[in-house]
Amino acid sequence: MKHPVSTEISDGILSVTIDNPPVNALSAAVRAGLMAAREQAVAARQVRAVVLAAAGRTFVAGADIREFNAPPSPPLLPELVAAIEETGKPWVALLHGTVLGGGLELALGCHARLARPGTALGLPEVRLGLIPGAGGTVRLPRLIGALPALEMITGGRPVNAEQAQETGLIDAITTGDPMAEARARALALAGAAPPKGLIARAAPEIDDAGVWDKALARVAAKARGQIAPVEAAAAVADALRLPAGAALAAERQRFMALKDSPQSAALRHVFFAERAAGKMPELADVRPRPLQRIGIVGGGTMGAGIAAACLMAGLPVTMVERDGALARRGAKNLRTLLDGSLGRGVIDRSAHDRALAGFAAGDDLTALAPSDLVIEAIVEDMEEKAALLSRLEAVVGPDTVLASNTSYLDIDQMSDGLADPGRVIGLHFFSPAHVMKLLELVITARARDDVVATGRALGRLLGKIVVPARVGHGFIGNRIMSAYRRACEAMLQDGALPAEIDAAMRDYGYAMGMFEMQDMAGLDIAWAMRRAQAAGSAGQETPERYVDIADRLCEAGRFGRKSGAGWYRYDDGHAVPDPEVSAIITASSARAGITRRRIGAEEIMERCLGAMIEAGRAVLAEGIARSAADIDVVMVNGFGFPRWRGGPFHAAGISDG
Ligand code: T1G
Repeated sequence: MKHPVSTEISDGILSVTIDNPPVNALSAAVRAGLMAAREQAVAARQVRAVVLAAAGRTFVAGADIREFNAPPSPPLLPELVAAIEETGKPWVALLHGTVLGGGLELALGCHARLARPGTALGLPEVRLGLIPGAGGTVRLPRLIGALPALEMITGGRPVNAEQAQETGLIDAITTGDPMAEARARALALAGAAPPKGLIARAAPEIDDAGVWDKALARVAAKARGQIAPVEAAAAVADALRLPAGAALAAERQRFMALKDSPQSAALRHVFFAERAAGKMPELADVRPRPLQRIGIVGGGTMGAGIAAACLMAGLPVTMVERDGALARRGAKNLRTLLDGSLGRGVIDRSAHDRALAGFAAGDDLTALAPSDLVIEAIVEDMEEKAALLSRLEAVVGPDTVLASNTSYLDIDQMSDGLADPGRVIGLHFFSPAHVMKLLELVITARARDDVVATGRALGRLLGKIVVPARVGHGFIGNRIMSAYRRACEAMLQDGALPAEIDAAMRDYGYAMGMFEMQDMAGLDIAWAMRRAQAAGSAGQETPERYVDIADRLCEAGRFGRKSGAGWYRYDDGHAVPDPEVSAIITASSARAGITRRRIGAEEIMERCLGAMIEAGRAVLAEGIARSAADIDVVMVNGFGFPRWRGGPFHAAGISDG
């Protein structure tokens, strides 16, 4: 087995190369190899300086997260970073790709940092429920200042090479031959006295205590139950007031405590579950079909969102609507989304204009003939969708994949009328489709493997987290969401009020509660579905207890924010509990013969989570989801389940093992 660290001495420089695919994670073997390289640098008299680089697509992207469940093995990363810093000879780090976590801390132990164009640098540990544990909270403020360091460490967001150069995080962006520039920099540093590391610098002063306190308060407010960001802020504060050695010790203590915390275990569970979800052994040797052109039928919210996602990923899109006016509306919807992404800095002007240049909209289905994959995003009506698939089959080529964006309908039934139903899959995007990461890849009973592989390939091209599902009413996420929505509405009838349920869910870590969310999405869609179900359409479960409160709201014209009133009243945009709704709820309890009682937050969450687990178990038993981990990924990425609780099954202590 090739050692993951190699060294070579030439012209007075020790070149150290890390080669530990896929992301050069700092495994125990890599750390041992780097410590040996450091000893070599100290011992070899002909070595005047060191250049540290990495092979493959990225410099070190972090500590090896897979090692965190076992006791740490020597050399520990903080010791390695300190040893490099105290080599007595300069180390220059040559950075590329995504330099994250322990990778950036390793670079901070070096005496200069050069980055190739396009490099991203960050300390995302808080996203794993951790803080930088190898000196990052002490060295970074000494390099870029207290506030920029606080932002990078508590936010966990990477910066690009230009931003890094601006703050002094890196010394330069290479312009020519990166290795030659790094070697030159190393020799230039070799001339002077033994270089001092960042740790030797005085801690930066806080220019304005008021600004600093506000920044700390912002971190605490945004944390919403998460421990790591608050601990990260405290570690940075330590770095400013304690001697460096004491600050390093304090950082390590906080890091070790967090590493064993339930929140970090949950976040690491989600990290690996998201990556496992897209792995489908049955597709291991299956080549996806080419994906050069995408067709989309429907220019409403979903159609425009999917089009924007494809265009921003560099895929040309042809959108078709029923007539010219609707096609123009679809194009306008798409443009609005792209302008919004530009305004938020998600894409730059050139990407925005490139996306628009790749877009065409019209009302002629034959324009989709050259498409490699066509997604229907029309009204949630089985007959309309089935008829459209048949019309599409007559228009597109024999190898074109047909996909439905339906959120709950039976796609097997939808494709029954096709000559080749094996070409059909479901691609269930979540609104807004160009923002939400989750994509349910619905594998129909007759889908051919290369068709499924093509659907997964599109999801990956769009940067989605792809979770496979089988056909079943509501697939994974909507099926489970319906279950805990029913549980919430039953609690209303039993005695709770919308604001109490929403408060309990927010306290649990949701960004918004069930009823706030329904008012945001609109109550009319679910109402139409319930009436369709009541009309007896096949394929859905008949709940043993039917609560009619939401129907009464819709009958009163209360469809949520868009109608100015739903579960709440909206005075100047703020949700206000409405006595009219309380009256509708208590009348429903009376009709059901229920004596209302107080329901506390603990019972509210118990019943919500219980409904999720019960529905999740059913989805597993029916083979619609493969694993509890997949369900956790769906609920975290599509339905707002707090990421730092790991998903409903992880939170309930249920794993697939
Ligand atoms: N450790 C172990 N495995 C990792 C890993 C890591 N840090 N990062 C990625 N992998 C695996 C991943 O599981 C997948 O495996 C493969 O690499 C490709 O990943 C001490 C404590 C770097 C932006 O948080 O953000 O340093 O599925 O599919 O989309 O203070 O991976 O192929 O078997 O995500 O191109 C801090 C986490 C760690 C970065 C690349 N670092 N990684 O994205 O590929 S804590 C991070 C990422 C730390 C120090 C602290 C992304 C990426 P498999 P991928 P990608």
